[in-house]
Amino acid sequence: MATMEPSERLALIRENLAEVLNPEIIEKILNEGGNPKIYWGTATTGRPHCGYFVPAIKIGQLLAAGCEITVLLADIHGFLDNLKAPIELVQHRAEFYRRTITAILQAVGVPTDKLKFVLGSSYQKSPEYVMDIYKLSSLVSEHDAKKAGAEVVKQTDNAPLSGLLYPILQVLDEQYLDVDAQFGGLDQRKLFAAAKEWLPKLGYAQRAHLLNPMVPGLQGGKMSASDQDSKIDLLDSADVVTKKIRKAIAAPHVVEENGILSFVEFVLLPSAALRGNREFRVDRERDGLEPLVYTTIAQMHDDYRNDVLSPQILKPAVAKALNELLAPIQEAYQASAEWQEVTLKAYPPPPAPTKKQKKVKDRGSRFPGAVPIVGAGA
Ligand code: TYR
Repeated sequence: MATMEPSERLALIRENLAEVLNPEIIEKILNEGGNPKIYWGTATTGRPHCGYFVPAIKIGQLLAAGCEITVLLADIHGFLDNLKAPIELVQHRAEFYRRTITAILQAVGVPTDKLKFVLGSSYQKSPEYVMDIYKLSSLVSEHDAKKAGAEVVKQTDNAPLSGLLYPILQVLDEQYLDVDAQFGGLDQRKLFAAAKEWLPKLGYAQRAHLLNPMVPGLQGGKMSASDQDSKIDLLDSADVVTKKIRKAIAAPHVVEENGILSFVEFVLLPSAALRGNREFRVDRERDGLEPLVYTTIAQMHDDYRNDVLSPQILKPAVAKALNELLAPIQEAYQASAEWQEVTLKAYPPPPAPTKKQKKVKDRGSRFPGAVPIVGAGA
């Protein structure tokens, strides 16, 4: 890092971002030779899936640019948002997230020794923090609180009051984690705008905000918790991964909204770069041709538009690279009895159906007595 110029550090911080709010805050710190303090928060709800590789890469780039990074395991937010994480499970989920996120970061080549994890509930119950919740609640309108959470907090009829507190707490986190900037996906934009507006109401400083683009799912289209085929679990076997990618929608010639190409752009190429060799290889042995070797996504887009790079040869290359990323995560998981135990506690298997339910279920079912696998994805 000592060898990186401020401009190089800034370029790495900004790489692939959709937007930066108050960039001057970061620039000033870099120009003075300091290390920006940045946090990324994740509500500990459903099981993290392959979509988590995307923020992981950005965190890796921020660390490589010499930033001090905190990962907030937002356990209280996990139940403020419509009880997505039941209160009695949320502690186990936070532990599951900590282990999983660490493994994901290591898989993409990010050293995790400098990374700090903070549990939301470890400071969000302090008298000062709670008093600030009351104060901010009296200064922010119900309308504005609702608007701030509109894209993140689940919107329902007769919504719980906690959904209005969610943005208040996320905004206060910037102050209490003592950071210069918050990083998140473009879906957090309204919360970030609220933070800029609300923190000064309490006499606190505005922070910078780094926004990642919303990356289409590997399967094309939106990832959905209830549709097992729409997302790839970190523990999916190599065969399952290959099958899911083979079935993914990737129209020939079309690079827009292409989940497969986006995964190369936002995960595979940058993770190769973090490991010192920015390169993505597409094997063509079957056709008796030399492999295609890419170092930029622009080259890949050109070839894809011309069908030199067809979905048929791209998909197996992506499946192979993804399986390579998943292998160490799965090995670490298999080797850790503790991690497996945490998983069971965090995501207890659904109770077997009662006799009565079973009867109703079995009618017309192709698999009599089968217990549905309840997806707990975010
Ligand atoms: N809003 C984030 C999400 O959608 C989670 C989060 C919670 C982020 C609290 C920051 C924070 O301070 O997952």
